[in-house]
Order: sequence, then structure tokens, then C-alpha cells
Amino acid sequence: MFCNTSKEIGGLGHGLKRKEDARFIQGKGHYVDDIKLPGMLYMDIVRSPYAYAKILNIDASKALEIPGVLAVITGRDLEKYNLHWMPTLMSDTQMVLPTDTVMYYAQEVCAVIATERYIAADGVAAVEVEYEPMKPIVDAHKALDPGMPILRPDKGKTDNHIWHWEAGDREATDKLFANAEVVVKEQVYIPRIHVASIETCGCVADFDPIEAHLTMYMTTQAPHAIRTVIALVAGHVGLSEEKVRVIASDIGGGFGGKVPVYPGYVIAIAASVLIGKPVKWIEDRMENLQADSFARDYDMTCELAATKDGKIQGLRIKTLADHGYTDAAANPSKYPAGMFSICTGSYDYGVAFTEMDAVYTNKPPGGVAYRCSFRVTEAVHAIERMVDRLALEIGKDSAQLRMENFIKKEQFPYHSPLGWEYDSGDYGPALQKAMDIIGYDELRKEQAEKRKNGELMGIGICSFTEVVGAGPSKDFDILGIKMFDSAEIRVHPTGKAIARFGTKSQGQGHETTYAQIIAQELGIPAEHIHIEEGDTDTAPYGLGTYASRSTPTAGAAAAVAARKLRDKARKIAAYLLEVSEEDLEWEVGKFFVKGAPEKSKTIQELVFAAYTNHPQGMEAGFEATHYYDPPNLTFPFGSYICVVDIDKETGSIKIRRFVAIDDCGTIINPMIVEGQIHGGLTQGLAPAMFEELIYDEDGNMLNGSFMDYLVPTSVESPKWETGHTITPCPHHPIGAKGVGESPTVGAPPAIANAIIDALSHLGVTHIDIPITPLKVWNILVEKGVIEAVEAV
Ligand code: MCN
Ligand code: CUN
Repeated sequence: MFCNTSKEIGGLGHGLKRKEDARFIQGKGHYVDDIKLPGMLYMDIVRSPYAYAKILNIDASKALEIPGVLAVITGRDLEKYNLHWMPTLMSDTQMVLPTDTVMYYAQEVCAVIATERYIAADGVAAVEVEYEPMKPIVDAHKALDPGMPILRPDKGKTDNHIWHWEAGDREATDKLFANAEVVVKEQVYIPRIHVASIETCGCVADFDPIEAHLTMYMTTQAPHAIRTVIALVAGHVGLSEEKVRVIASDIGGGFGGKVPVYPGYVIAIAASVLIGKPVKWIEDRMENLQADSFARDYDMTCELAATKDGKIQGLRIKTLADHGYTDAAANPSKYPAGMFSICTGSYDYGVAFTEMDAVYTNKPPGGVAYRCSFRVTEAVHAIERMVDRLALEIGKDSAQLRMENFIKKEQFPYHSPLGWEYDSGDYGPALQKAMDIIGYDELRKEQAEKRKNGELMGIGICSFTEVVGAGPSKDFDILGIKMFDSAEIRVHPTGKAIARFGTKSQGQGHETTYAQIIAQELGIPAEHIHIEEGDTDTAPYGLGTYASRSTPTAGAAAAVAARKLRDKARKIAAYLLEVSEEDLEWEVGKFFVKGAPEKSKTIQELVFAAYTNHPQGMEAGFEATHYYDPPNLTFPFGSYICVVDIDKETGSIKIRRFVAIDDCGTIINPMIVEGQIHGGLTQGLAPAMFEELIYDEDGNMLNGSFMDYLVPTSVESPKWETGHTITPCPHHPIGAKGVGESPTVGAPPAIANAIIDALSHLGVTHIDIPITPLKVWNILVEKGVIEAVEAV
């Protein structure tokens, strides 16, 4: 077959159907819970009913009497092997199982191993644990008060402070604010939320005592990093890294929640090593919601300084972060706080300062990433809320204010006051496009009319700048391992290929888009390129999929590895056609002689020659590997506009329209990008209007099930209208930026701004998300719009 157009071979920019969907839509995916191994045992976990309590006694005798219950593993058991503590991926430590004290509600207390899943559950019910409850710290604002218990004495802490982080110029910022014509200020809180992926976390730990080899099938976004962590945690009991194989097969959504190592994985490994049989552990829905994958919980004091006519001059933000009992993703110089540096947003001003303190509380481990809570979501929410707040203060249209303050196209690469170098951007056209599609000017007129009649209608904008794609390795690492990523391409003699990657798709469509990149670069049709990820025995080392980094890192590696092969193909073509390499020209799928296009060799012919008839002195075969270390992060952006109508009798909120214009540089697959944006927008709607984890004063989680943790479905979602502009990334081989998290970052402020805009003429300047009908109703009562009823 001879293909000469990018479209025929499924190259860049084509909406190729997702290769992986054939198995997904037929219910034939390979999820971890589908794995059944001979002799496999099942694990279930006893969890703490208290947020903070001494364990006085664990009596497993009744559980062990149940036929089929084989073992009950406690912290004391693990302590013998020094496996009762483990590192988190970002440099904190965490209990695997407690020996003395439980530190949060639903914490793992001990584990029951049984021959059947339900017998393990019966065993859990039969374990008797005696606790002495203590008063927990639930409110982050009180964590540093004198007299509070010290939650992490194991870390040598004398208070509950985890870290302080700051960026920018404090002195210059304070001076600017002292003299500014206009300063607006709001307390902006983003509550703790949960990724709530369809598939919960789980694993099958399969230890072979004869070979001392562990195969770990698990739900992880970062298989190689996990393999290294397992070797670090359990190297001393014989699990050295060459004897550990991590396999992440299909994953039913990760969203950041499957980056960390959770105690359940480690207990399952310990159980398999101790018993010598495979052990399966799969969380149920409530365990998942109550015990892991928690993000956000940032309380931000935000200030913006400007001139009277709306020239933004400076930003100041002070934040308190509640990271629960463990900083599950803590290392302020890197992800959790560092990425907050994007808080200066899409606007051009010289001065900013942000500082942040994180504290320990008796909540489950926090600070986990959630599409994307490496603090970009929080940062964007802060700046986009404040820009609207400024518009309200000075009486300027919020779109116009943004247009006037945007960093201009010719200013890129742009050095932000908090130290990033934005690679490329063109913000005005993206906002203008959204305004044109939604009919912005008419909407403002309609709003003015409606207000005269007491109707509540609001328009909210968010013009965000995202930052994704870690490395560069000089700035980012996980446990010291530099953040590059990798691609390995092997082309077989018949011209069909397999390519393997250090990343791991959780639903993003890598099997399709990586094939498209290679197809474009090498001319082999995408349908003939098989993509594999997630098996550490076969894939080259990589840091995994999160922070929308797959396209910026592994996608780039794919392009560079394919180009290495194209260079080899050129050499073979020159040899076969008896011309010099310079006389050859490339057209997707073939080399031909300049001026004599009939003299050509297809890529398939050249690959075959690599195995059968290659030049003397050239290595046989057609394979290449590349480890790509990006020179910079990528900075995708977008402008979203949301229109809401609020019922003035009930406070119910209807999103009338939502237009999202995204720019992620070169688009590999427009259909997949649109899918990413649809899903991400719904995940942005979630914290904007529905989701929030609520703890009572004793630290009990009050809404740890899907009955009361409100995940929006298609019923609650509006019709998302999407579009794009294309501003290529100047440092990426194919000009692409990441996109996976943009919509979740951009949607909440657009929705919040719209709702607040609908109420702003009543004197409302800010409402914390989630903005529920009840919150709005209370405001309407307070402002006298709804009369003669008491607020709830
Ligand atoms: N893409 C493209 N053109 C671009 C950029 C991306 O066609 N210019 C395609 C990519 O090739 C890939 C997809 O869009 O197929 C997402 O790419 P990218 O932005 O590089 O993000 P990652 O693949 O690294 O995915 C991570 C990102 C994150 S961090 C979260 S959180 C999230 C998200 O992706 N979790 C998801 N989207 C998700 N989608 C699903 N279905 N499930 C999750 O768990
Ligand atoms: Cu920011 S959540 Mo995603 O990085 O897996």
C-alpha cells in the first residue's frame, strides 16, 4: 500500500476514531479487577471510625475463626519488617498501618486476607478494635494554635506546620499595594474535593517466593515511579527493582488520584510476600471516597491592585493549605505549591507576591492532584475571580478589562513576575472568538433589560493560562528522579510497528494519538502502529501520565524517535537509489529524488531493506528510543464564557450556554481533544456547583457516598460548545501543548463569575464554590429579594 497524504495514514490533525474504544465499548477492557490468578486471595481493610484515637487493642480471634479467613495483618506485624511506614511520591512519609494511633477517619487499621472477597468482608466485620478517641484537629485555621496536639512527632515536628513557600517580590508588592489607586480584596476558599473516578483503586500483588519476584498489577498513573518506590520501601525484604514488575493495564479514570501510593497497595504486597500467594485488593466506592485521592482545600486571601481606569498592576495572595495527616504530594519547590506561580494569569503586570503555608490536620492525606490540583486550578480561580472583582469595582466590562490587560502576542516568550517563562500565547483572539460565538454584546444588553425587571442573569468569563508538561528535569523530579519521558519504536520488517511509552493512559486515548504522531513523522499508517504502555518490564522508563505531560514529554519523545528512524530511512534510500542523501526529499511515506519523483522508495520498502539489504557498516534493524527532556513547560490557554439564569424565587441556577475556546497548540486529534474538553468541563462544573467533602467537628466525613457527594452527570451538564485557536508551542517538536486539564481549570471560575455577576447588582462580590441553589437562596433572602422567609 502506498500512502502519501497525512489524512490517509491518520497523521496529525485528523479525528481518527480511538483504537482503544473497540474493547471499551464492548465491555472488553482489561481492568485490574478482571484479573484472576490461580490461588488468588482477597484482602479487605478494617478502617477507623475515629479521626484521632489511640488503638488500645486489636482482637482478631473471632475473624480468624471464620472459615476462609487466613490472616489478619496489623501495623505491629508490618513493623517487624519495617514496612509500617512508607514515603509518599513527593517526599513526605505515611503510615501503612498504625501501630498505636489512628490519625484520620477511615484510616486503614488492619487487613483481613481470605479465600473469597465476601469472606474477607465478614472478617473485617468480626475484628474487634478498642479505641480511645481523642479530640482531632479538623479546622486548618486552628492547627497552629497553642495547645493543639502535634500530629507528626515522627517527623520531628514541634507544631503542625508542614511548609512555607513563597514566590515573587514581597517588598515591591507591599509598596505597590500601599500606593495603589484601587485595591480589591476577597477571601477565596476552594474546598476539599475528590476525583471520584469510575474505577476505584486496587491491585493484585503476585509474589513468587521461588524467584523472589513480584508482579504488581495495579491502578497507577506512574508505573515506573511506583516500581522504584516499591524497591525503596521493600528492598530490604528482598524486593529489588529488577525483580519487581508493575503492570497498569486499563484504567477507569485516574484524574490525579492514581498517582500516589496508597497503604492498600503496600499491605497487599506484604500479604502476598508473607503468604506466598497472589492477593487482590479492590476498594469499594465508600472507601475510595473516604480514604484517598483528596485534592484542594486552599483558603486564599487574594488582592489585586490597579489604576482607576483598570490597568492591573500587582497581585498578592496568601494561602493556608490543609493537607490532612500526610502531604500526599508535598514538595513546595515542585508541584503542589510551585505550580501556583501561574496565579498571575494571562495579564501583563510587573509585580506579584504569593505565600503559602500548609498544615497537618486529622483528615485523610490531602494535596493530591486532581485535574489539576498541582495548584493550577486554585491559582486560576484566584486570579479570574479577582479580575471580575476589579471589573465590578471600577465599573468596567469584564471582557474589556481582560482585553486591555492581556499579555500581547509579541511579548512571548513572556517572563511572569513569579518566574515562569510562558512559551507562546495569543489571548485576545481566543476571548474574541468566544464572545462572537456567544453573542457577548447582545447578552450584556439583555442582562441590562432583565435587571430592570428584577430578573437574574449573569455572564462569566475565564481567560486562563495553564502550565503543563513537567520536566524540564532541571526543575522537576519525583524522589530525585528527573522528569523526562520516553518512547521506543520498533518497526518490523513488514513495515508494521510497536511503540512503547513511559506514560500511562487512563482514558486519554494514547493508543490512538501516539500512533498518529509516529504516522505523521514516519509515514507508517497509524492503524499499523501498536501502542503499549504500563508494563515496566517492556516500556522504557518514564514518569507517567499526569500534569497533562504526556503530549509535551512522551509525545515529543515519539516525534524525536520517529525522526531518528526517518534519518536512518534516508540513508537507506540514498543507498538504494544511488544518490546522495541531500538529493532526497521526504513526502509523508516516501523519499524521492529531487526533480525525479518517479525515483522513490516507500517507508515500507526502506524498513524492509533495513533488515534485508542495508548499506555496509549500518546497524541492521529499525528501532529507536528517545528520552525527551523538555526545555520548558507548555502553557496552553483558553477563554470560556458562561451564561446563567437564576430563578429569583428558588435560587436555582441554570447554565444557559457555555462556550469554551481552547488553545493547545498543534492539535494531534481534534476529536480526542474535544472529548477531553467535554469531560473536563463537566469535571469543572462539579466543584463549581456540586462537590465538596464535608467533615463534622469530630472529623467524620459526612458525605462519603455517591448518595450525598454530588457528582454531576450528563443530566446536570449543559450543552458544552467548544472551539479552538492554534498557537503552536515553539519548543515542542510538533508544536503541541497539553490539554487534558485545561477545561477543569478554566470552567469553575467561568461558572462562579457568571453566578456572582447575576447577583452583583445586589452587592454580592464573591461566593465560594460550590455555589449551590441553597447558597444563592440564602443570599436572595438576605438581600430582600425573597421576602418573609428565614434563611436556612
Ligand atoms: N492531545 C491532542 N493534541 C494536543 C494535546 C493533547 O490530540 N495538542 C491528546 C493527547 O494525545 C491525548 C489527550 O489529548 O490523547 C490528552 O493529552 P495531554 O493533554 O497530553 O494529557 P495526558 O495524556 O498527559 O493526560 C493527563 C490529563 C490529566 S493530568 C488528567 S488529571 C486527566 C486528563 O488527562 N485525567 C483523565 N484527562 C483524562 N481523561 C480521561 N478519560 N481519564 C482521566 O483519568
Ligand atoms: Cu493535575 S491531576 Mo492529572 O495531573 O493526573
